[in-house]
This record gives sequence, C-alpha cells and structure tokens, in this order.
Amino acid sequence: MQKSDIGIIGMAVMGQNLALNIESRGFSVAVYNRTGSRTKEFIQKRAKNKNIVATYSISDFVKSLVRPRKILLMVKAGEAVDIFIEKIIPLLDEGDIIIDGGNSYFKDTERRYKIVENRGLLYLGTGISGGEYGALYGPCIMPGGDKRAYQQVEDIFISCAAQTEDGPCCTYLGPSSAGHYVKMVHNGIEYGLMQIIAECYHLMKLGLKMSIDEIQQIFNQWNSTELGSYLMEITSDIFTKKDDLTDKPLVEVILDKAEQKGTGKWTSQSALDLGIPIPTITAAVDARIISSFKSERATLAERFKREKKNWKVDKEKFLSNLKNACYICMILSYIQGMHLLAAASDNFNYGVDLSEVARIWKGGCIIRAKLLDIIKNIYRKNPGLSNLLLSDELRETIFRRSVDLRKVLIEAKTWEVPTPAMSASLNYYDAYRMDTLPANLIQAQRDYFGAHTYQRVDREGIFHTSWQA
Ligand code: 2AM
Repeated sequence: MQKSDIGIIGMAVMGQNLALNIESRGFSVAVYNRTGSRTKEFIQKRAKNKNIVATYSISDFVKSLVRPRKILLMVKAGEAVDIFIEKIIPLLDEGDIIIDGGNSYFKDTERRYKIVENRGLLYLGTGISGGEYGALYGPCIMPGGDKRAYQQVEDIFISCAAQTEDGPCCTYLGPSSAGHYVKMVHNGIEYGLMQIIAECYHLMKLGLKMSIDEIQQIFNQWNSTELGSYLMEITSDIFTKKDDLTDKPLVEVILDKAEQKGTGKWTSQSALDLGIPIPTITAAVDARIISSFKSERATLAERFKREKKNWKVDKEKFLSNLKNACYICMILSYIQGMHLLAAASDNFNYGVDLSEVARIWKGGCIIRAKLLDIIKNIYRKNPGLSNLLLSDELRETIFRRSVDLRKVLIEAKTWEVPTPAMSASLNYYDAYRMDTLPANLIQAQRDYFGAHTYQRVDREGIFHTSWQA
C-alpha cells in the first residue's frame, strides 16, 4: 500500500479540516482518532474519494507513514498530548517527527521536547490559528522546536498555510517552545482586541443609546479604515445576525458570561514572571473573569444602582473619538504583546524574528489586521527594538489618538460604563511616557518598613534611612 506523507491524530473539526486542507495541496494523509467511529464517519463523508487513509490502530497508523514519519497531533491540549506521545514513541524510528498542533502550554512543550529528543526523535510545538475555517482554507502556522524537523515539513506547512502578498503565513520561529509561546502571545493579544471592541460596543449601546443596526454600521465603516482587521469584520457580521427564536439580534440574547481556555491567563502569568507590563491583555482576562460572576453582578446592579441620565453628547464627535481610541488601544495591545515576545525571546533564547511574527500574523489568524504591516516594517528596519512605543513610525499616530482616547474615557467614567482594557491602555501609555513616577515614595515605604534600601537621584550608591530615628 502507498504510504502517506503525513499522519494526523485527532479527528475533531480542526484535525479533519487540516487533513482536508493538506490533502487538497497534493499530499497524502493518514488519520487516526481515539474513538474510531469519528474516523469512520469522516472517511465516509467529508474525506470520501480523497487521498486520505483511515486507520483504526496506532500501529497501523504509524506503519502507514512515509519515513521520516511526520505525525501531527490535533488532540485536546493537556493530558491527551502526553498520552499519545507515550503511545507512539515506542513505535517510531530515529528521525521521525512528532508535531503538536494544539494550544499547548509552552512549559509542557519544553518538557515534551526533551522527552522526545531523548528518544532520538524530533519535536515541533506548533501554534495553529484561524479556527475551523482557517484550518480548512489556510491557517497561520507558528512552528517552533527542532529546525531539522521543520525543514522536513516545511513544504506541507507552507502550502496549506494562508497566503498573503507578503508570503505564506508560516515560518520557523525558534527552538524548543518558541512556536507555542508565540501562539500564546497571539491569543493574549486576541483577548485584548476582543475586549477593546466589546467596550466600544458597550459605550455605543449604553452611552450613545445606539441600536444594533446603527452599531453594526459603525463597525462596518471602521473595518474599511486603518482599523481593518478580522475581528472588526466578524464583529460587524455578528451584529447582522438575527435570532431564529425571537427575531432579536442574536448577540442580544447571548448570555454575557465570557469563557476562556487559558491562553490569555498564561500570557499574563508569563508576563508577570518576565517582568513585562501587559495591562491591556491582563485587563481583558480580568474582564472575562468579572463577567463570569453573573449572579453577583445582578445583585450588585440593584445594590449600587448606575445613574441612567440622558447624557448630552455630540454623537458624531464621540464616535470619531471612539474610532481613534479603539485604534490606539489596538496598537497598544500589539505593542505589549510584542514587548513580551521580545523579552521572552531573550530570556528563553528563542531568537524570534519579530518582523516575521508580524508578517505571518497578517493572514489566516484571528488577530490579522492592517496594522500588522506597519509593525512588520518597523521591526524589519529595527530588529532590536524592545518596545514599539520607541518607534518613530508610531509616535505621531499614538500621540494624536491618545487625546481622543482620553476624551472617550472621561465620558465613559461619567456614564459609569466599565472600560477595563481601554483604561488600562491609557494608563500604560501615560505611565510609560512619564519620566517621574511616584515610585520614589514606594521605595521610601519599602525602606521604612523593610529596610529594602533605595537609590538616590543625585548620587550613586545604595542607601538606607532609619526612618523612625
Ligand atoms: P475522541 O474523539 O476520541 O474524544 C478533541 O477533543 C480531540 O482530542 C478528539 O479527537 C478527541 O478524541 C481527542 N482527545 C481528547 N481527550 C483525549 C484523551 N484523553 N485521549 C485521547 N484522545 C483524546
């Protein structure tokens, strides 16, 4: 029997769609799933008459692959990845390649990389973004790990990834867990952008009392400007959808409790570990957590009633400010994410090329946006830039729009509408560009109660004062 170019374990939608995508580019694919009935259904329906081979035991699966074998795991992140790695390792030969295409925690990837490497095999921790549609028609692929493994699968990855005028949305990102780290930060930025867009919607709804149709038109307009992005596009689309049961806009009958799978939280945790501020992203994680306390919120809404006046506001002016506020907050989400990536790359020796990250994020993935082209060009000119706030190219853009963001937030606070991500963005910007912060007082307090010492502004050295003497 003809052997297959690549094998995929995990036949949930992402695994199925990637199998179909890869097959459509001229490669043969073998598939396997823990529950055989899923594989059977796939092969009888969606994969019918395609160059896809179904297997029903791990050993048949492994035997059906061309060597060096390329095995892509598309199973639920966590335990399932470890289970399959343990199962397939004894069946593989030197030089075979295991690819984890799930949203694995980067420290798990580091651990698995070592296990696999010690057995003479090659490991690739690979972030894949684009959802079900992306998996089928062209995702953004973020591989990291063994470079020799990448070279073996590059043809397949490059041909099934999203394509832009700037090339395919796939590149080797660095050793060990670099790929999953980049994917994690991608998701962190995604949390930030989603929350910022949600806050704009909230302000239009509660502050300007706009209808869903009006709000839809605004997001639609915004999408054709510098704010153009996948998330803006789907948001505008979401507002057009009517509920079958009530005929109301569907978004208005969806319960306001946001869930999460952990990648945003991991981004914030890692940022805290590395000492990099990403307050917009962290605020977005917190906002989801607060939303989950639905019943307490209902009680507190009664207890601390919000003033619902008819605020006087120049709607056109506010919307024009809000557009700029949204844009600068989006920029600040990318700035913080990129800052974290730069620090992680240094700390973990990933050697990530940030211009390449921005380039591959231009297509296929959830955070694709026009803005990424500007970011790509900045890093191309200045690869060592630690924080994009320092770039000349964004200086004027950020400075002008910060004025509008401030105006928007003044109104928002008067209206008592929460804007956690947008407020965090402005605070980040205001603090980062202030040469004198009140941290001198913090140092004095630390030295007062804990003898933690301090430095002075006017001379070198470490000082301690007996404050109570
Ligand atoms: P299943 O169809 O047998 O449930 C997404 O959940 C994918 O991960 C599915 O292919 C699912 O297989 C697989 N999966 C989830 N948990 C698993 C586990 N503990 N062991 C093996 N496969 C698992």
